[in-house]
Amino acid sequence: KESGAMKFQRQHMDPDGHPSNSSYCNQMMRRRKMTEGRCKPVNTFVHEPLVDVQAICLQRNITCKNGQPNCHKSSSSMNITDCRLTNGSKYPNCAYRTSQKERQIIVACEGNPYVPVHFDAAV
Ligand code: U5P
Repeated sequence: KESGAMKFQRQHMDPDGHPSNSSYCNQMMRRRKMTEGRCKPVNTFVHEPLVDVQAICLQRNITCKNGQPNCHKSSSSMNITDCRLTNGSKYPNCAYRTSQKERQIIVACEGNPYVPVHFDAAV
């Protein structure tokens, strides 16, 4: 079964990629299996080395959106792409808007090793 850590990597890590055109999110959301059963409404891909994203778990604890205490914010801004479902999009034709940003990111970490398992926000 897929672990939380592996799921985070599938849904949120694209270290060697970056959007070369506006179809990045349409392709990546499908390729990473977030358009099966429903169109996932919002998803962020991070274009930074995995070790740098894992190191966010060493930052001080902050409260996650859901009230849990195991979130952590990157000290530097990171190259990310937000994928947001377009208004008219209807499953199974999931259509996304692709927007590249530089933001600090907030992830939740769990386990031993203590690694990212959830993408909470970009700020
Ligand atoms: N999400 C992102 N990036 C964001 C906000 C949310 O990828 O900037 C994804 C996460 O996978 C999160 C899910 O678990 O959307 C639901 O987010 P929320 O509605 O709980 O904020």
